[in-house]
Amino acid sequence: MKTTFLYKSDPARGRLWAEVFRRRAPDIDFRIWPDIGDPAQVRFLAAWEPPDDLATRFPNLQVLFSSGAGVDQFDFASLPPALPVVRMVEPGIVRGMVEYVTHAVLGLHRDMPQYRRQQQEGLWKPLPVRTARERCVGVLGLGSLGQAVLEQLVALGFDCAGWSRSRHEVAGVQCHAGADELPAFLARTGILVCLLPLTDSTRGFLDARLFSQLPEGAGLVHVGRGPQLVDADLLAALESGRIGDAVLDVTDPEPLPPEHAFWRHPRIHLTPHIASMTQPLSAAEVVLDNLECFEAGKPMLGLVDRARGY
Ligand code: NDP
Ligand code: OXD
Repeated sequence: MKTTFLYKSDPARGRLWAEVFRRRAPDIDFRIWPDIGDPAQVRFLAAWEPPDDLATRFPNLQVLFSSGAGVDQFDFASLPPALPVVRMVEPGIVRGMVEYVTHAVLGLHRDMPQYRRQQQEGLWKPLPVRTARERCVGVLGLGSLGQAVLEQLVALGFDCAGWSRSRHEVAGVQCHAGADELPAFLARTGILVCLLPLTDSTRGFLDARLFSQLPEGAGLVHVGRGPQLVDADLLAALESGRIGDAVLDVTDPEPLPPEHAFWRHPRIHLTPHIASMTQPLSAAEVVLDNLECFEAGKPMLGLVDRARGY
């Protein structure tokens, strides 16, 4: 029986995946939703949002690939319990995140939001210049994105720290692990970057208690997921001066309703969830590498631990 790889996400990007599959794996029948062909032939599905009836519709499905880095959009309970789920780890999405976070951190470090406000007031007022070495940047999440971002920030000379669930070693970075080491990590962090996945343990994580442990005037770059941030607590932290400026690429919901306070807040800088995106050509190559691993019984890159939720 022929194998179908079904792609259910943006069709224009899917056509670029198809080119790579045609060249590298001509025996695989690559199809773009809703052109599913024979459902019994579908062994692999790449989706942002899989169909609700996935288990009954594709009885021979063997791997579910997320078309993005996050998997919080999946309802794990509705998926067949033994179905492997793989998140996107590919050079294009990593590069995009490195660019976005580096831009945001440099902007906060060099007081760009403040200069924009001063310009609006017609105010010519130089602020003290600090070198990167004098600024501590702390990254929440030391996964494929957090580590790549830190590598760039270390190269720029920032004093870098990271925090994750389990212990990691990252060159040039002071790594902290677990709840016990969170206070020390926060106390030294002048610019906080959130690159945590959304799970039951990270929902509402960026709250008043966490902000209160940061130094006065800290910057926030939030590129994880909107529900990790308690909006009212951020507004209060901005009001009190605990947070100086916040760069938010993710919100809850997306987009925010027109009346939401974030839209017009002078110290909140919004982008519409564009920090990074899966790049179709490099993503298809990585997925094909993973299919080879799967067929050979080897571990796949980005395999999700369903019990942990990431
Ligand atoms: P990974 O799964 O590779 O890394 C996640 C990291 O978070 C790991 O270091 C993990 O710790 C840590 N972590 C998870 N839960 C906890 C916890 N409860 N306490 C402490 N640490 C925790 O993910 P990626 O780096 O690939 O991606 C991170 C997130 O970035 C995605 O899930 C997505 O939400 C977001 N994203 C946003 C984009 C945007 O455009 N805004 C684009 C792409 C991704 P450990 O290493 O110990 O397991
Ligand atoms: C992702 C995203 O998870 O774009 O890939 O947020």
